[in-house]
Amino acid sequence: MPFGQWIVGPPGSGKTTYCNGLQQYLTLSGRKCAIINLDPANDALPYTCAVNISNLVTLEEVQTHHKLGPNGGLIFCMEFLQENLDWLKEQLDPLLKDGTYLIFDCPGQVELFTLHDSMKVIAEMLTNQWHVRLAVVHLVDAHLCTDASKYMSALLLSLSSMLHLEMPHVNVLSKMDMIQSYGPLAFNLDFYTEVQDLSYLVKSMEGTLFAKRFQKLTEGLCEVVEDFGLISFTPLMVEDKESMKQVLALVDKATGYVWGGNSEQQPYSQFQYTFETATGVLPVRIPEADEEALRVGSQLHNTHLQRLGIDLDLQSILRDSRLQQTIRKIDTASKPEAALSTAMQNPEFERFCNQLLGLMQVQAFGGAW
Ligand SMILES: Nc1nc2c(ncn2[C@@H]2O[C@H](COP(=O)(O)OP(=O)(O)O)[C@@H](O)[C@H]2O)c(=O)[nH]1
Ligand SMILES: [Mg+2]
Repeated sequence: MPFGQWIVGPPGSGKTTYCNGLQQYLTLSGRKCAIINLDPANDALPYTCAVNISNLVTLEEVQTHHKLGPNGGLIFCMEFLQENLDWLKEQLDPLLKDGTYLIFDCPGQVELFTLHDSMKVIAEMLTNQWHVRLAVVHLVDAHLCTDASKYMSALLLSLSSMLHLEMPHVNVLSKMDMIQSYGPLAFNLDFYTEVQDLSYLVKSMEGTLFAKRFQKLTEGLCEVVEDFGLISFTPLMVEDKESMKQVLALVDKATGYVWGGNSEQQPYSQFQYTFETATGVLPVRIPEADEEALRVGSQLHNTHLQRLGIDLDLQSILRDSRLQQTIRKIDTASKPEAALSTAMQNPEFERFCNQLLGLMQVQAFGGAW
């Protein structure tokens, strides 16, 4: 099953730069990926892309031919793409078949991801018909934190995009490397990333004539954002590996990659990855030719891995030192699948698996374990 990211955000928020950074990061970490450029306004691409909308339609042609401005031209291009999804499918087919991780560099015009239907229809086609598990990564320039009303507009934009696209979302404050250079912020960074109590934001806007006239409206808007309780931001420095890793970890949880990845191809290695993510311990690699390992891996994947939730309080479960010892035993055993099988006979470990790996019906395996 292919996975991917749908990168949106206003023009200049850093989408293309992030796609480029992500492609480099994923390639280095051994995840096969490809960029699909869906933004006809991207002229000089810093990355190599596998699919480029400009092979179907260019903004320049559209503007000249239909006498449209840049905004109208872009909307025309997206509607044209929507009418030519066969073209997109044909381009994507080889990537979909080999489970390449897909990075979609989308256009930045705000109406395209908050109001207009084309991008939504295309994304729905990808997720519902072509079975790509996508998460939206919404980039907002961290510069917007320097001004309360600009930050407010970033919140509303992120919320509208979440409600319009109806896909798992990871909201990102981009260009964090620049934040120091803007001088001191009115609040700690946490205030901007966690979006907890916006009444402070309203207070900080007091004093100006604008704020006086629109205070009720601002309060109302803050209430809307808080009532939905959907928004938080993750800071991103695209040049910083740790920062890229953190954003990727969130996206992998949102898409479910973390719980399965491209499991059809290598079930046991996906089990290893899941186990490692959950426990911090990497079970010993079993040669892929080992049929027993593949069988166990397949069973684990098919029956269990999909059941994993992202809301488990893993840390508290893992604080138990006996459980840690057992995991270590499995990890260092010469036959990890046999060690796992033995460990499962201990009801405590079985309960741990129930909680941690979502092994709800261990009994169903009977002697197989
Ligand atoms: N300092 C800094 N500049 C960035 C970063 N990401 C993008 N930029 C710059 O912001 C501008 C717009 O970036 P781009 O990726 O083209 O934005 P897009 O329109 O959203 O695709 C370019 O000049 C980039 O070099 C970042 O993380 N840090
Ligand atoms: Mg761009």
